[in-house]
Amino acid sequence: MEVVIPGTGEKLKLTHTQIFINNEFIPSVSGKKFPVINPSTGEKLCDIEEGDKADVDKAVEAAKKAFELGSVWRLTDSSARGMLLYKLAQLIERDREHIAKLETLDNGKPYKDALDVDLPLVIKVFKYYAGWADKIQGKTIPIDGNFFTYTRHEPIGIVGQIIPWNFPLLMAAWKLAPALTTGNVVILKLAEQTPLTGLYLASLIKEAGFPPGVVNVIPGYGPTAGAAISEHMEIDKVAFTGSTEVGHLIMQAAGRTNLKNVTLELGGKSPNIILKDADIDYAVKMSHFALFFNQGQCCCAGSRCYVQEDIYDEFLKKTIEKAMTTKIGDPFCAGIGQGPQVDQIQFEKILGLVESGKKEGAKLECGGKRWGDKGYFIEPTIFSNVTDNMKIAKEEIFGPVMQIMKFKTIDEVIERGNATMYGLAASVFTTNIESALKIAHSLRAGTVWVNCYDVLEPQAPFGGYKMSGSGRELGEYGVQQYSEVKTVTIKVPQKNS
Ligand code: TXE
Repeated sequence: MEVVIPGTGEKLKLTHTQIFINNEFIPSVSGKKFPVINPSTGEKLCDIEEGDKADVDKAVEAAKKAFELGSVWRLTDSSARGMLLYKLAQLIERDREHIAKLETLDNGKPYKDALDVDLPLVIKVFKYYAGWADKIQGKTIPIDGNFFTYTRHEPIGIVGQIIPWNFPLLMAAWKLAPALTTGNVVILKLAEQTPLTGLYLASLIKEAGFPPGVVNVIPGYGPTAGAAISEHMEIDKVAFTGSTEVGHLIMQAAGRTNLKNVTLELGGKSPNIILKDADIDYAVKMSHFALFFNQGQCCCAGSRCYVQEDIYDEFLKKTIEKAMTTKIGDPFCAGIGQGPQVDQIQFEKILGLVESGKKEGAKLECGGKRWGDKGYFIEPTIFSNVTDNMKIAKEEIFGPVMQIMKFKTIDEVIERGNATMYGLAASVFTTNIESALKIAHSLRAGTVWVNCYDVLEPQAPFGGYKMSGSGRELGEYGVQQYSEVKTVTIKVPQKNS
């Protein structure tokens, strides 16, 4: 199937639209399909096979077989597992332009971002975890008595992974790479809005040489395919990225069924704090990036911008000027800084929150409405005079809507920064190291950036405090989240020190 890229007229082949089980692309058991919409136009791109419980069951059977004792996967040397991941990274590198085009078509993010941000990060994550495969070691432990004890770090088993649509391929990489380096088998459910790159990735997984059943990829809806994963009695772990609301459901499902291991990466309302001694122009630039990058659809978006009163007016003026220069439009066109929101639901949710901001008395400085007459574009929007009790200051908007608040002292901003149910990320802009460290160490957030934002490299862990999630992804911590620790104790005739 071929689609024409709006704007450039280039033809793009959509080669993979089916469910991937046992290294084969197959139709859904129910025979149902669902439409994928181009967010730039609101028009249908193609139909995708719709996975649900029956397909998850099939995938679990395939994964079980791939994980049997003595299977090809279980007998694969750890270094060879690493080589498979490295090969996969190289195949993604080979096809990066095609994959970036699929991502832009499906998600709406500017092509330049897909190509220069998402794809390099995806490749890095697979390469990083490729290196881990043969470096995952247990310990020998000197316990009391005539015993010899060692630990083995074993795969957890069948892992279900449910991902969102804001960074479709990158979220797949964050989940798959650590799960595979540790030797697990996977059932990955793609977000219904953005299945194209995940299915293309499945074809590369086969080409790289992963044995059948090790990775199974299911496009489908949350309450059907997603719930079938979180409720499955034979799935040993579920890793989820998405809304806090669904995070509750995943944990409840695990609790109701087999107490599967759960890791969650959920929403946020991250404070971005600008102190009066910051380099203002730089802080304006970074605060704009912190909020507007990816159309505002980042779980760690700096969506509560706290500015010290001494520089508030200057910061506000420059921030509005910066937002007004953003070029919005067809994400395939050069120079475009902002594309459409991912779908009609998100588009309406964001505009609804903008209305609530106006009603609650925040000052709309710019934007606030739809851009153009088709697709899901929203003008870059800034609210000033925001107070902490307003809905726009409390709820995750997940769109190009910035909230600017004023504060007086560092102690005050720490207290206000922490007054949220979330705890994913935070940032501080200052030239004073003591203020930076005081704030960094006082905020209850999984990541704090000092004089930078959205620095997300595979070596450093990422995850949330409080209702932003549990567990960590990336880095060595990511390896631990996909391993069981087994203690083996052997009786010996005599233990000498
Ligand atoms: O999320 P959902 P939605 C936030 C953001 C956004 C809001 C709603 O504020 O506006 O969530 O977005 C699957 N059992 N984030 O509705 O529903 C679903 O199919 C199992 C933050 O898109 O949580 C998809 O694959 N799975 C976020 C995934 O969950 C279920 C990224 C995420 O969708 C399910 C996305 C169920 N009952 C949204 N229901 C982040 N942390 O980055 C849905 N899903």
